[in-house]
Amino acid sequence: FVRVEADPENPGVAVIRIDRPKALNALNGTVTREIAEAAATVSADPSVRAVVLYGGERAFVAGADIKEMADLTHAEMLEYSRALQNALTAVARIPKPVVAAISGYALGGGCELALCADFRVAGAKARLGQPEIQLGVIPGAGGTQRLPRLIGPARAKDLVFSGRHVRAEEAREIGLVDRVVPDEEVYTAAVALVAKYVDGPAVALAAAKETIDRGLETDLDTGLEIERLHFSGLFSTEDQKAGMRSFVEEGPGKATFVGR
Ligand code: DAK
Repeated sequence: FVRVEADPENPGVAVIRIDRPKALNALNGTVTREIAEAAATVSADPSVRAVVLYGGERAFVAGADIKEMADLTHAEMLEYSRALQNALTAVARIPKPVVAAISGYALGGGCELALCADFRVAGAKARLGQPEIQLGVIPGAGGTQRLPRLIGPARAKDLVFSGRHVRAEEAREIGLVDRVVPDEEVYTAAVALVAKYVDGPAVALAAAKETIDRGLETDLDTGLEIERLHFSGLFSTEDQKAGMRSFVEEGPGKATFVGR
C-alpha cells in the first residue's frame, strides 16, 4: 500500500505514496508498517534530499482503520498503538525537509500524519480534522500533542472536542496548513516547496530540523544548548567550509554545497 518513488522531474525528491484507495488510505496494520519502512528508507538514502507525503487525489489519509480497530481489547490496543505512534514518529524524524501534499481528506491519524511533516500544502477542497471524539475516543498519534504545538491549545481543543472537519482555507488561517492551492496543483506545489532544498547543505538542514523539533520539546536553556552543539558540529562539514569560503571570496549566496 505504500511506495517510495522518485519524482522524475525533480532529482533528489522522493515521494512516499500511500495507495489504499478503497479505504481512502485508512491506516491499517500493513499501511502503518509500510509507512515506517518508507520513512526508514528515505532517511537512510543519501540521494534523497527532500520528501513528499502523498495519498493521491481523493484522500490523503482518512484516519486509522476503524474497522480493524473497533473490536480490539485494551491489551491489543497497547500493542497496536505502539506501532502507529512509532510509524508516525519515524516520519517526524526523517532528517530532511518533508512536505505533506493533502488532497481530499486528512482526518484523525491522517491529520496526525500530516502534522509529522515540516510543511503542509492542501488543495482547496481538502478537509482536515480530528474526528476521533465522534468515535468515543481521542486522537492517539499526536493530535493532542503536535496539533496544539502547531496551532495553539485553544484551537486544538476546538478541533479535538468537536471533531469537526476544517476546510482548507480555515486550516490555512489557523496555521494547520501552510499553502492552499487549486486541487489539481497540490502535488506540484508541494514538490516545489521542498525541491528548492535539494541542493542545500544537507547536514545543516538536518541539524536545523532536529534543533527546532527537539528544542520545541524542551526548556529554552536546553534548546539553546542543543542549538550550540549542533552549530559547532557543523564545523566538521565540507559545506560549512565551502559556504564560508565562498562568502569571503565571492560574496553572499553563491556557495555550491555537496551535502556533506
Ligand atoms: N477506517 C476504515 N475505513 C474507512 C475509513 C477509516 N478511517 N475512512 C473511510 N473508510 C472506508 C469506508 O468505510 C468506505 O468503505 P466501503 O464501505 O466502500 O467498504 C470507503 O472508505 C469510502 O468511504 P465513504 O464511503 O465513507 O466515503 P465518503 O466520501 O462518503 O466519506 C469520509 C468520506 C472520510 C468523510 C468518511 O469515510 C469518514 O468519515 N471516514 C472516517 C473518518 C474518521 O473518523 N477518521 C478518524 C478515524 S480514527 C492510535 C493512533 C491514532 C489513531 C488511533 C489510535 N494509537 C497510537 C493509539 C487514529 C484514529 C483515527 O484516525
